[in-house]
Amino acid sequence: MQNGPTRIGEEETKAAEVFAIGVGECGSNIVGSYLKSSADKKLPSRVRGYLLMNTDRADITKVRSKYGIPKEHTLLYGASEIGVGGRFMDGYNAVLESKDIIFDQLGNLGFEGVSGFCVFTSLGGGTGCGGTPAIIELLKQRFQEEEGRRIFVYVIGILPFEGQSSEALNSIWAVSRLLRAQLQERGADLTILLSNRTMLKRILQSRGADSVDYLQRELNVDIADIGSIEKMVPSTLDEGGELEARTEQAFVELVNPLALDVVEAMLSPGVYEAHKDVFPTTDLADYARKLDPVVVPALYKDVGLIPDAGSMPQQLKAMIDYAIREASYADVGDEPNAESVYYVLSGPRHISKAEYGMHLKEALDKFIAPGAAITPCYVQYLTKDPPTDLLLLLGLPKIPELVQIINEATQLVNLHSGASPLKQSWFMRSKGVQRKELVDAIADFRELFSYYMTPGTGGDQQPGM
Ligand SMILES: Nc1nc2c(ncn2[C@@H]2O[C@H](COP(=O)(O)OP(=O)(O)OP(=O)(O)O)[C@@H](O)[C@H]2O)c(=O)[nH]1
Ligand SMILES: [Mg+2]
Repeated sequence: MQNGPTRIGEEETKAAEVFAIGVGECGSNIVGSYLKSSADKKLPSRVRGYLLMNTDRADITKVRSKYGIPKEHTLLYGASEIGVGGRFMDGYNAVLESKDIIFDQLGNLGFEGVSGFCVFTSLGGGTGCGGTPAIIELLKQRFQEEEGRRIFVYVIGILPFEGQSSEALNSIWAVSRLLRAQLQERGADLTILLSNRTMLKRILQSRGADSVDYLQRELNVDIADIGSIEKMVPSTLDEGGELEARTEQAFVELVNPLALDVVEAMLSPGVYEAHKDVFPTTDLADYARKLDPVVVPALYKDVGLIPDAGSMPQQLKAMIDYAIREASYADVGDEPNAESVYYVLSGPRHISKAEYGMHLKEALDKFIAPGAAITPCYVQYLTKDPPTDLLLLLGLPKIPELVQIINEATQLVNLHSGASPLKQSWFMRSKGVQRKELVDAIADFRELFSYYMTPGTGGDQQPGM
């Protein structure tokens, strides 16, 4: 937990602008779709500029034409031009080797003087997974160590779909790396985890028929009902455990809008709008000051709260329950035991009001660890009939699906372990690191997130030492 000043000065508030960076295919797609979906093809006013970077020439070209991105907002770097194929250490090194061209381009796009960066990436690939910790190290070096100016860096990291064991391993490495670097003040201030497997589940549940039609069309299969897609998800994995490319593409298109919603909701309190009041004044940097370093968001849009229709405390409690259990972006189960919480309640004046804080606190109680800090933010719209939305950011929650990810990664590590150097060479060949580094990363994860692992449930398989 970081404890910063509770009130930030006017100067600082004014200067609080961020720069968005999309690394690799997923990161670029998310920023790209954001630009495309926003009404005026622009990022919110607090976002000063953006850069989409990749080691894959074809992907850069694709992202440019798909989202209409001007060339100067994209950067091809690294030696390969065809991506790094999941070998994240190559992604890491490519950034360090291209430091000068990256900084040149960021400079041209006006990154000097911003107070923070949002880095968008998948955690399972190679370019983004390896490149993200490297970029953050460079940014922190440049601003904090050389200029003596504190900046905050947020990572919006996408966890893989189910059954992508090689990606599970990359994800664990990346998050552990970001957290460890933080100990030297060179890591992400906040890593926001969005999970493809959970987003897919949410979409299939909530958008029912539309999603079925869409997948049916895209995949050219006859899908009778939602249940059959949910069953189909594991069966689209071949024996190597990799998702078929076409299916994955269809899933990705389906979940990206959900990812955008949460980014928008997080930025929203800091964006100026007429007819809107925010209190306490909230800026992006506040999330990092008040929350633990790994965060899972939950977003409940269009909440139907009706003060005249029965007990408000009960309605608010139902809202919190629903948000955490059914609307989180990585499945946090029934007992996330979060160590910090930030909530943003936005809506009409008679609903989004501090008087409800007490009830919200009560409702959150069973989802947080004893003593966990709760930070409220209320956004009131003075327009006619604005929707009520609740954004919850859960700091360091227990995440059952990480157990699955840890198990997938552990199995993979064990598969390639053995006395023979030929077997162990797999790690260097496919990831660019020694086996030990991955075993250590898995151990970090077990320590942070293993709450749900009890001996004998399969959650206790350790990588053989
Ligand atoms: N939500 C979402 N996930 C994506 C998207 N594109 C790829 N992914 C996921 O990201 C992971 C693959 O990472 P990529 O971003 O393609 O990899 P990369 O960073 O380009 O790295 P290399 O291709 O290995 O050089 C898989 O888990 C995909 O399912 C996207 O647009 N949205
Ligand atoms: Mg790629």
